[in-house]
Amino acid sequence: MTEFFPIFQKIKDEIDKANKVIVITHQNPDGDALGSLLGMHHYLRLVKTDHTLFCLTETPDYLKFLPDTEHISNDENHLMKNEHDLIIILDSGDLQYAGVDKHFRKIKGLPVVINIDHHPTNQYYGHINLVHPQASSTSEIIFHFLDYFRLPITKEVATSLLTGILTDTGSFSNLATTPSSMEVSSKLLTSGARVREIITNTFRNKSLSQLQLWGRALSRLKHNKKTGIVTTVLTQQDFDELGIDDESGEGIANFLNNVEQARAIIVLREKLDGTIKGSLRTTQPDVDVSKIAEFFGGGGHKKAAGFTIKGQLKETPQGWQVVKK
Ligand SMILES: [Mn+2]
Repeated sequence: MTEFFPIFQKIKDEIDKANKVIVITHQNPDGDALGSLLGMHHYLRLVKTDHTLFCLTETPDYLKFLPDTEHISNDENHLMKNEHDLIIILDSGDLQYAGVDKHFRKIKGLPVVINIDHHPTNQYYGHINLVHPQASSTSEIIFHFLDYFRLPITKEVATSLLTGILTDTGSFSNLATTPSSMEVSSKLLTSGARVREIITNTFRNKSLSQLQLWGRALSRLKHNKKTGIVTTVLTQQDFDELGIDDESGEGIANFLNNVEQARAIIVLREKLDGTIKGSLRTTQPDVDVSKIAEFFGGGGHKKAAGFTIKGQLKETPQGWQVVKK
């Protein structure tokens, strides 16, 4: 971590100079997106800097237990007005992933951009880039940032940051689990992080219809013997028939990562906007799924990655195919 200390100082200096900061986390936020956002919120409140918390899409219900999520704005007007002189973007490998690329193209004379992330495919799009691919999560990086300046960790912020670490490591079950992620988690627990509340809300929160959806995905599992890749699909019709939104398909890829024979697993999900989202996972040491994701214009980590393509899923006698709309 020591190699990042000069960058911590640079970020602090920029924040000290700023009048109004906007902190942006990626759209369709997960535990780490919100954990790191609320961690930065804690810092900015302590140093008394005026700021806006922004996410293009709403906080999913299962993460609303996190303290202060009601302060997060989804109002795009914040991005259009030139009211901020510093932009901090969290947990986003590029601006498109964050969901703000279109908006930024319209702003003249973009203010200073700080990019804080742990995705190995990060594009280093900021003026200042705090990118640490060995970190379990962006929340872990934010913990180190707060710790470096010896700032107090309240129960609330400890809960938010631990949520980020627990969700990105799949409760310490995937390869993002490192000595550092455990050490930081231990410190967060000592600071009073409410771990039971985190587990109840993030891992024991499956609804009946969500499990029925997973059932459909399980019944369609295909194992390609040549590539060793296991695939499945979820269509918009599945979501419609079960009366649930397509975000309920999140998590299925992590669950399937337990399939014993798989070299890698791919879940394709139809989205409402005419795109298909691919989620890739592997537990094999010699497989790098971010390379497959990059081939389809996406990115991510070696063991967990994703992409989005245009099209629809169609069942044919040869199997499921991606077709143009
Ligand atoms: Mn993350």
